[in-house]
Amino acid sequence: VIRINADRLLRDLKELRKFGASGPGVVRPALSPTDVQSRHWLAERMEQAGLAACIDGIGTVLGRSRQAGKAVLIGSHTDTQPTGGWLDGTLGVVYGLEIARAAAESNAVAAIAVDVAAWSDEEGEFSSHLGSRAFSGEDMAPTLAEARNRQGRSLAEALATAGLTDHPLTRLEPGRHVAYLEPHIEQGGRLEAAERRIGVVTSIVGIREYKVCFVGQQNHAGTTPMAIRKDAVAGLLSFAAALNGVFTRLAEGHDTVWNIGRIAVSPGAPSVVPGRAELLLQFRDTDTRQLRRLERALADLVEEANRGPIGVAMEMIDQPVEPAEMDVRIIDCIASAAELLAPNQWIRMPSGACHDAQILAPHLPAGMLFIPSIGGISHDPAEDTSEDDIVLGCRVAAEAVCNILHGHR
Ligand code: HGY
Ligand code: MN
Ligand code: MN
Repeated sequence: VIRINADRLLRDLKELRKFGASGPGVVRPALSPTDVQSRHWLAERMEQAGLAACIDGIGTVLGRSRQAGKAVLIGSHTDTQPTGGWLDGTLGVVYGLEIARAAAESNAVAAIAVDVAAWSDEEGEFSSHLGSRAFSGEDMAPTLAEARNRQGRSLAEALATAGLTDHPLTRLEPGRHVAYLEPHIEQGGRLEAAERRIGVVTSIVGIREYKVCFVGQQNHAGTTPMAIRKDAVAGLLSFAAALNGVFTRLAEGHDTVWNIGRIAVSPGAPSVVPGRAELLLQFRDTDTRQLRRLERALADLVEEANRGPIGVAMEMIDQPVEPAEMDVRIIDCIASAAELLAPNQWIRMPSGACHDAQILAPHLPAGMLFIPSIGGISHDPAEDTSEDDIVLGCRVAAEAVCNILHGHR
């Protein structure tokens, strides 16, 4: 058994929270100064835990066990959304750190090798799942050359400022890992509604993100008759209304979700008929075929809108993220750990949030476990989980590691 140290676990979560603390939340976008500082802190903690730590050429912090033999890789991310919470991502990384330390201390299981990863830029500041994509072997050259954040900062410049440009990328070592385990907060309300404390994740949704641009004719807001206006915002609003109707019909019987996360208007003055507008649309589903249906419906809506006075164009932004099924053996290892430590207080469930686990799933047997988010809130400073649930989750993750490696000793 791996006996985790609850106080040390909570202490390190609270230490990490200080990097970019903003009220109860955390603002630590990928490769920002606070993010880079937090990675050096994490590498230091990994070294103290007996791991060989490095920060790689894309910003991932990897702590590699010095034990011989096959390892379990425990990971998640420590970068946050522009306004984020203190547990999204950091939970799984600090669980990994604590489990690695505790395994080394419990001499009965000292031979257990646990690697720990804090993937770079899961949240898509520059390009989502950046670190886990690089680790999984993707050719990062195009992304390294082109990616910019919303402020126009290039990924290349951010990595150079962090002093990482000449650091090698850490890549998956064939044969080293028997599994990838990503503990995470649920970021939704299913566990609370079901009065359960552990979620055993069965599948993870895929994502598509599109920018839709509307081009009309900027003009005087007082002297331009309504009949001849080419008002880009009027075009955007009727497009959005039509999209909601079509997507609502397509979503029947599916887990489909969507939202327009950002709208921009130019020039944005009350006395000017807006000549340009754009919206950012994101939609998710656990089924790739449904994602394709929604993409075709979007293209049809754009074609239909172009019959009117406004020019409408769509372009995919950021990488499409494919849905993923978790590995059935890993699911069972987590489920039996949950049943042992939280009998009848766990459920199997899909993930409505995306995670690095879906990038690794095609390359390693992958599994995730969730702990509850109070009020189902996440991607918000109010994101929180009780300390009891945080500690229980780490115990279940440690037990799951033993179950996973038990089959490989
Ligand atoms: O948006 C997501 O699902 C993840 O938290 N980045
Ligand atoms: Mn997130
Ligand atoms: Mn996350």
